[in-house]
Amino acid sequence: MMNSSKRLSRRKFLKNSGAAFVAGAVSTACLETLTGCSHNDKTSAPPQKSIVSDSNSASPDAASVRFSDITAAANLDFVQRNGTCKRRYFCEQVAAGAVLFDADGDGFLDIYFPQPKPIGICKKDYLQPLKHRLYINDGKGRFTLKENAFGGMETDYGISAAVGDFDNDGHPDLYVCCYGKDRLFRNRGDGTFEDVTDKAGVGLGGFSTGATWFDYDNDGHLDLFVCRYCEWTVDKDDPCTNKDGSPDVCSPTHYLASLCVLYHNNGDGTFTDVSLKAGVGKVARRSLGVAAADFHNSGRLDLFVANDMGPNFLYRNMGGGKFEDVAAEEGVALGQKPEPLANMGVAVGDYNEDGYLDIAVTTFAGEPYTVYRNEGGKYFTDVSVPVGIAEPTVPMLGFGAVFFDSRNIGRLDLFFANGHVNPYIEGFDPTTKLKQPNQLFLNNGSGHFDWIKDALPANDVRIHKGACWGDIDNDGRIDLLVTASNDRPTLLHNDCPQRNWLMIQLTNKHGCCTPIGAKCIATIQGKEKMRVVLGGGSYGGDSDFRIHFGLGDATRVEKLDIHWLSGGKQTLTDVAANQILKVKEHV
Ligand SMILES: [Ca+2]
Ligand SMILES: [Ca+2]
Ligand SMILES: [Ca+2]
Ligand SMILES: [Ca+2]
Repeated sequence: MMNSSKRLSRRKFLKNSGAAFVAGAVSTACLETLTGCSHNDKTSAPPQKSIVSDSNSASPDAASVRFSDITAAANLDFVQRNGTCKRRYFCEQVAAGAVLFDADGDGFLDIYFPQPKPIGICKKDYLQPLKHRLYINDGKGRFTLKENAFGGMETDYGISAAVGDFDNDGHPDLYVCCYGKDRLFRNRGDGTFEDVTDKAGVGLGGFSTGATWFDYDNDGHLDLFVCRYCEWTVDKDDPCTNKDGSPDVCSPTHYLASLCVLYHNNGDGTFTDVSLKAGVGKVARRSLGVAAADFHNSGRLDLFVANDMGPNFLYRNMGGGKFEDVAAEEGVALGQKPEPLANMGVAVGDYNEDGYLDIAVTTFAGEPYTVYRNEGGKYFTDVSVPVGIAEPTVPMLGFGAVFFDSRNIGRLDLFFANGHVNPYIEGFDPTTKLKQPNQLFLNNGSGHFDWIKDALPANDVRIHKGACWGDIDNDGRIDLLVTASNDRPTLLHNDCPQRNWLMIQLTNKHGCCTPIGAKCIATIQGKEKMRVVLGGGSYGGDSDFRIHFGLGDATRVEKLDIHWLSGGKQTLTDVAANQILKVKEHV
């Protein structure tokens, strides 16, 4: 994230740099219509058609796309604190996310919320301890706080979490990124966890913001990559001011950037730091979001890392335990203009159904979000403007980002969780807002994303942070969980018209129930679509590890090819719609 003076100069740069973006008045007017400004404002400055789609044209079903806020009914109506007090600390800007995963193995997605504990002088403002939380889904629409899920063990300032079955026992385990010591919690299988951090040797100190599990050397054991932000500490929390003199935390560039960490899983419950040897621990940047996926269809998992105020990493897996950063040569290091953006969250999915995984990235206000189209595994093209993402996202500051098929019609849509990080922003910058609406963009099937602003609850205008997708009630429609800064989370139930679907829950031959990198290619009405088990992605936590296909009118999948990371392949034919299929890799 940028400080204000830097941000404004970049905004001016964008505005002066040509016709690619409509900065300033139009975008601001558009935002205001969403954030509840008066009808007069709407009349005087209507959003352009290119910004908010005409629901009768590109996406004829857009009017039926609805997500309803079921947070209170689901018993999730609590405030996830960020530890703030009269003193605002630097780390509050990136806290906190959540993760959807089936902690107790009953087939329904549960939710883990990391909890940022008060630090520094804020400790004395909190009389009750702030606890990280595991909520168990009863399958009937209610979540119940599981007391003592962690045996009373609290974390340091929890920011995000990564789910992975690192010991291949069929129970998904949890790595929690913190300012302070990170934690590895091993799932006993019943939704209770033991702290195995010290035995595993993965309890980094410092400032971890995101992580993903992935088996980079294909030895059957999930390895762990951890994003590190910067060398800020409570004791080094310097005061800075905004342009108008209001107090602010300093820009991230005020602090030295940090090195990411790669741990190799030794297969015996211990891990070895291989960052330097693997080539991912050499260049320090401010890393936030990370996704592990095979962007080159090489059979090996690469890493895309969204870096704040610096070029992104695309660590290409060269085999032999080595990675090379190919972000610059493959075109994902920078934004539309050849300069680094403030990148936060990352979405990964094959939105144009060509068999290669594309990338979307959220950025700071004043910058467009980015969509990088994968050109046959060779390089990426920044298509943010032609796909319609650039212009509507200029006023937004985004963290969470996911590709998912909201309508069950076989198209990957895009969801962004938005909200500013500076509580004083509106005092000196009229082009953005502190509290922002989230955005859902529908994929029109021919290369364009249409922003459908009526799909999400109109009053959900807050400082959003993490986002994850998952089918919380197993009705085949993908729901969304969004967190917000020092605010309640939002659970959004997908109310789209019921269409056919197929979900596939994969377990690999090693017994791992989160087989990151496995991919399914379904032939649906003669067309092939690829979906993968993604590691990480978005910001703040993993999404549903089940593979999901929207089938539209199709009642069967003609052919389902399952490609395992081991290189093995299984093919199923004539698979009936509307079921959660469990598939184990053949040994
Ligand atoms: Ca469950
Ligand atoms: Ca496990
Ligand atoms: Ca491994
Ligand atoms: Ca659902």
